[in-house]
Amino acid sequence: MTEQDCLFCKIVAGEVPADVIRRTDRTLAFRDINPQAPTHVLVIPVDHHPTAAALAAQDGDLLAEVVREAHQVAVAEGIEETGYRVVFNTGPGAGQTVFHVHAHVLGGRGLGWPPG
Ligand code: IU
Repeated sequence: MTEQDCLFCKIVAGEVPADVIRRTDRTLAFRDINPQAPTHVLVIPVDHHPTAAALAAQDGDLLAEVVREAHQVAVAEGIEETGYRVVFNTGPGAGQTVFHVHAHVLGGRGLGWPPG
């Protein structure tokens, strides 16, 4: 299930380049092109779902797989022990710019709270 003009669907299709670090049958993990921390990786479902809430409603198992993959990224990047953040920006007011759900996995530096 792809959506025309979706940047992340194009990354899945190999039409837009990305530094892919992990993939499963249903997910892809690649480095963010504008990293906000030493580790900044995006984990997406291969199929197009606009937001985490939409994915939760459609396929909760796939949302769980995205979160499991986020954890595997943290392990592979060596940030699991020090701590890392998994963020689903949801809606324009929260900074979502790409409406294909993605988990930001951030770590490798101290992360302040509350977030900006
Ligand atoms: P957001 O939560 O929708 O704002 O996150 C979208 C992210 O996609 C953002 O951090 C961008 O830097 C990132 N990104 C990317 O990794 N590759 C691209 O080709 C483009 C954006 I355009």
